Amino acid sequence: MGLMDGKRGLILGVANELSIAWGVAQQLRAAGAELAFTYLNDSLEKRVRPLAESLDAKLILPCDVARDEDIEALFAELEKAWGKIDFVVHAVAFANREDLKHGFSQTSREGFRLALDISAYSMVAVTRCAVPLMNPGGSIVTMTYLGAARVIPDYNIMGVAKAALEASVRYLAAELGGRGIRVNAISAGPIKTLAASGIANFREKLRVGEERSPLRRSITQDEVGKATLYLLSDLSSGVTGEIHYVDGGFNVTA
Ligand code: NAD
Ligand code: 0WE
Repeated sequence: MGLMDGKRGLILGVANELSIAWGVAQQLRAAGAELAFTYLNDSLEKRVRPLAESLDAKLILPCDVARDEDIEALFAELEKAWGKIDFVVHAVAFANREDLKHGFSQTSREGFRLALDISAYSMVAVTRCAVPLMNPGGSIVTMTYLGAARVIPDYNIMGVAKAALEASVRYLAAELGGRGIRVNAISAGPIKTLAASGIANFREKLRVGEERSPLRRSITQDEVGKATLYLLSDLSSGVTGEIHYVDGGFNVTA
């Protein structure tokens, strides 16, 4: 007897076993959900396919969220195989590496466009394609970070992209609430993942996060997975359009 028995959904954003999306996938599967996965490119397919198969996934499909045709083809495949779906997890972000260290005003027009396209617009495009397939009671969750709401050193253009993502969650929730579809974000504290390993001095950022967290420690992929399970399940049937902090939101001050 699982919270997600009989439910089917899609997970975007697994790159390897450290990915937040992988922590989410394991929790959803343990609760009885049937999962479909996407991978960005051929080299990531080699990592994602065995992980997905270990959770009994049959649908393991390519999707570069920068390409509308990839997103459309993905949902066409889901419709063919399943007809309807119950949930989507969006755990995708990207900015140019240099844009996450130089002064924010140095951000180029193209760097700004890229970060907002991959990290924020993709949530809108994925949601639009998911909605026609979603059962009433459907739920969509994306991953954000505190740098949307406050200035976090070096987060830079990603903070602006996450602010757009969080506002998009509120507008999508308001539009889709009448159809019984909920949309929420989880704002996770710093976790050492592939994306994080591309950040200069990430160890230091983790340490500061631990100091400022009410729990006085980093959170885990597993803990993000459990919070996502709640938001995708009927336990949160009255909850939509919200940013849910998993780490206490840096609320401890000196
Ligand atoms: P990760 O590197 O494991 O995951 C990022 C994923 O984005 C990868 O699977 C990558 O393939 C995918 N991606 C990048 N560009 C893409 C594209 N064009 N099309 C499709 N997929 C693309 O790192 P993660 O830390 O698990 O990141 C997942 C999400 O969690 C991101 O939205 C990130 O901003 C967010 N987040 C991370 C942390 C952290 O400290 N690690 C904290 C809060 C929020
Ligand atoms: O959202 C993120 C990071 C997302 C990310 C990471 C990379 C590294 C490799 C986006 N684009 C890229 N591009 C690359 O080339 N996080 C929430 C993790 C993160 O990043 C930070 C953080 C935290 C936490 C950057 C500065 C300060 C804190």
